[in-house]
Amino acid sequence: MRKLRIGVLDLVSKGPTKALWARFMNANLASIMPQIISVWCEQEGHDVRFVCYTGFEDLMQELPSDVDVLFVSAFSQTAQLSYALSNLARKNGAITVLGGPHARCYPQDAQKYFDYVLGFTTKQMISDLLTNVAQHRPMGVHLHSDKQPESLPGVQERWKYQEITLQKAPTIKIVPMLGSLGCPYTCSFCIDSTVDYQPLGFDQITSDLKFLLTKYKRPRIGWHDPNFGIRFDDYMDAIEAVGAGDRIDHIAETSLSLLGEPHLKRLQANGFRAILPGVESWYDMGNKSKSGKNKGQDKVKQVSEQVNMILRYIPYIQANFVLGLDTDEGDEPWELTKKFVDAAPGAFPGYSLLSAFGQAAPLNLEYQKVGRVLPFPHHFLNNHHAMNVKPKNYSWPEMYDRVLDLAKYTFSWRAIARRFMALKQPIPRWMNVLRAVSSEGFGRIKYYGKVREMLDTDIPVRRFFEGESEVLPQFYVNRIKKDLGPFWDWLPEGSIMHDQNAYLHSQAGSLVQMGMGAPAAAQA
Ligand code: B12
Ligand code: SF4
Repeated sequence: MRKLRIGVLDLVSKGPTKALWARFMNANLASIMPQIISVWCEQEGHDVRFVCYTGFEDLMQELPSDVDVLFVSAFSQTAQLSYALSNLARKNGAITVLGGPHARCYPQDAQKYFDYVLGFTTKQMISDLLTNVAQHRPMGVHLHSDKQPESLPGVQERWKYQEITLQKAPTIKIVPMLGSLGCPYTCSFCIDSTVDYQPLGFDQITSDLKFLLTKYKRPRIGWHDPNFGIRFDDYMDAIEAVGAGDRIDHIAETSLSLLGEPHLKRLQANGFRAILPGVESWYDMGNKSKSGKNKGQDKVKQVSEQVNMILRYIPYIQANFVLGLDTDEGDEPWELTKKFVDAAPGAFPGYSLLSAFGQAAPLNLEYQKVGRVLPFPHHFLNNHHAMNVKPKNYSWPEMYDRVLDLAKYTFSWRAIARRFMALKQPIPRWMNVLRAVSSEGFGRIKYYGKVREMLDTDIPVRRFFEGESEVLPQFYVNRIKKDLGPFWDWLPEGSIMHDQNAYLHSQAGSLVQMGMGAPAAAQA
């Protein structure tokens, strides 16, 4: 087979940035899969150039202009950037391939701008693709395996790509690791609710951690498992087999249901420093938070007691909530969240606006059927910059009034001070202050305030939110233009907007299958 020149781009940033938080953190938000694609391409005998784009590189310089194939990994918030880059690379003669969350959620839209769009990806698929690589225009090919791969290369194999990525992180360096795929729970809003839980090798965890101890005095691991610790004892055994005590720091997203006191003792002994459990709602998702039938006020009490108990073992906790779920009605859910902020002052609340990411989750089909999904450009779909599902029980002004009120309450100086006092260790304490006063706290108050104001004063904005117009208001056009910087000029025509009901339409059989594996809809 011909030796190909291959470029692999991991898009962490939406465009050029100078933000301080991005400088410190973006390299720590890199994805694992682009590094794995690089390993697989190299194992096939090709030349690989890997770039993790954190917003500080000059991509026009770093993007290899002479590649035969360019792989791009994108979240939906970097979709527009990815479309512009694909356009540019195609003009330079490359064949382009998109993978990552955006490809999984919006394959039909991405097919218009890439030669290949990949869902679940295996090594064999990459090998076949590279053997027969060809242009597919105007519509790209959608390829996806029926299920997630059974194994993936570990940190040692992908180290050379991981290392150059972390060289971009000035102080805190977090190595991403993965011990499992899928999830046994079935939260209908989640991309993994229909993906079987599957552990990857526990031996690999042990050997990767041992390897990292040869690279860093005190490695920091960020677990990318959708729900870390389902096979809790196996995980802990694998970590304890390293024999490092608490010389390795760990951060993981997990469920409250896994965070009972015996588990916490073991997590503490093994160096777990930050935990991000999902509370999601005071009326739903009882399985996940182990609150069972407890709802409303009772759930607040139970969850805040548990969170306070967790903080005795783990220095940092972020409790995640989804705002605007259909079970929310009236003032009560918002007041309950404020009560939680008071009752568990040490927790950092992570708020996400209800978002339907294309064909990610079963619930999205229901929203599309009843016309509740709005065509906000992908660029804004990051759980904060747009809520693309019309709330069931609130008008838009009511929704944003409440979001704004909750954000102001959570990031008031009083709450910031209480959060500071509730924690003991300096890094977690100051981390919370930094998050509150930066784009995440104060920045969002400003942004939500602007949206709320426009709902009253800007008629095109209001009509867009109400679904009466699909013409994108100038405010959003200007923001994309500003964020993309020099890449704005490379955006393909028509690529800002998308069919927000493509998932529903694909179910009606309008999608022509060109790839291997199961029909696209079966992936959802
Ligand atoms: C771990 C995780 C994180 C971690 C790590 C992020 C990262 N860089 O990977 C952290 C906490 C940093 C994070 C942050 C965010 N996340 Co997140 N995260 C996840 C989570 C839980 C797991 C993803 C994962 O790594 N799975 C393991 C991999 C191996 O499996 P996979 O993703 O299915 O990948 C398969 C295929 O898609 C394909 N593939 C994947 N990548 C690539 C790349 C190429 C080139 C190719 C060819 C193939 C390919 O191959 C894999 C094997 O089959 C998912 C939810 C979920 N359960 O999937 C959300 C998820 C991906 N996150 C999401 C979001 C919105 C975010 C944030 C924007 C939230 C925010 N506002 O801050 C940020 C963005 C961060 C960034 N880098 O830009 C959304 C993305 C939706 C979308 N369409 O964009 C998801 C789906 C959750 C959701 N809301 O439904 N996240
Ligand atoms: S527990 Fe978390 S990862 Fe699992 S289905 Fe629910 S939201 Fe998704």
